[in-house]
Amino acid sequence: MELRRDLSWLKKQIRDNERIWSGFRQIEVRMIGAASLPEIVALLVSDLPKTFEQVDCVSLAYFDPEFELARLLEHAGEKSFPNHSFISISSNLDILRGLFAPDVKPRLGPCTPAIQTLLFPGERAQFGSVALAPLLSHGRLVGSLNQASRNPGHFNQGVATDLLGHLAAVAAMCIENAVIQARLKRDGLTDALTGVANRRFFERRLEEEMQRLARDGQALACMLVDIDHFKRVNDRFGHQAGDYVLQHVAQVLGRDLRASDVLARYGGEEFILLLPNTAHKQAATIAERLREAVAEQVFAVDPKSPVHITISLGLVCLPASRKGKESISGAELIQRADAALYRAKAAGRDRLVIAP
Ligand code: GH3
Ligand code: MG
Ligand code: MG
Repeated sequence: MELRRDLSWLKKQIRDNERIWSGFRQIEVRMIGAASLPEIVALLVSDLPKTFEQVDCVSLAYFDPEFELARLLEHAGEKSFPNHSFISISSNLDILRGLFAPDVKPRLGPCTPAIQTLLFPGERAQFGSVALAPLLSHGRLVGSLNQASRNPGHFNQGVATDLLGHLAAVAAMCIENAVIQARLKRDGLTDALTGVANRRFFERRLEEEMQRLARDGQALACMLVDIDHFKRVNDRFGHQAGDYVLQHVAQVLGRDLRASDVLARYGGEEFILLLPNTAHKQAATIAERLREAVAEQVFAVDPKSPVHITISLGLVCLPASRKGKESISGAELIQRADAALYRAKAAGRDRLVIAP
């Protein structure tokens, strides 16, 4: 009897976890594909309650001393979430730290009046239980993702906290990246012709990613892209046509990027892509897809003779878990990609070469 009860309880747990996992996963995938901070916040704040019946309210608290994120959200135009769903923690992070003390892990339990006031301001309903997940940046607590349910028994410690931790990790990464993208625009780190990031920005991000690599040991892929025989486009159709081709190629290269990826114009007709957390095989597939996508384009620079162009790519991949292996600098990484690109050119262009 006892055993049977245990078993059916276990089965229910498994079913619940599967449901949560699949709901979280859908939101994670969409966050990774989101283009801006308002989109990411909307996914969390509006879509979590839509996905889970018992979740009645979601908010996001974030360390935002200069109200930078608040401003980005304000200027977003039409919004699909209420203003008070985003809480800028402006002065003291201790409030946030207090929520997660002693260890920074998801917290499930009753909704105290203090939590309700701090994390769900403007909500009239009294919530029964909450799930709070810490958001980390470079290992430091910077915010929290907060779910509330009217049902006091809905969130209780031990249920799917690892799944929630995963969702929070993806959310934190996507938020950070969206903020970086927004800053880049603001600070003149974009290339005027193509609108993608410029080399200065790329070099900054590369340094950050190299540090992350040394610390977390996640995979990293970097590819250099060079337009084949671009000089001919200029010579035949003029400089303006060349400019148009460059803009168009930048667009194609940037079309399917994730929030964590970086695309930059590296030089004249050369682009560079940095794909964090991307394994060798996946990076090669992406590179091949980009090569094909550019080759398929018809560039309408001249009505009489449509222009087709191709690109050559040099790819270098650093595998995951490189902890303890030889360290490599950002400059070396680019050098390896450049050597691979050189080989792609020498082998006849319109191809991908992967650095050994
Ligand atoms: P390869 O296949 O070996 O890469 O040949 P390529 O002709 O592409 O390479 P090369 O380095 O000989 O020429 C690059 C050309 O790109 C020369 C330069 O005038 C042109 N270019 C660089 N920046 C710009 C730009 O902003 N606009 C235009 N229209 N052309 C540019
Ligand atoms: Mg070149
Ligand atoms: Mg070229």
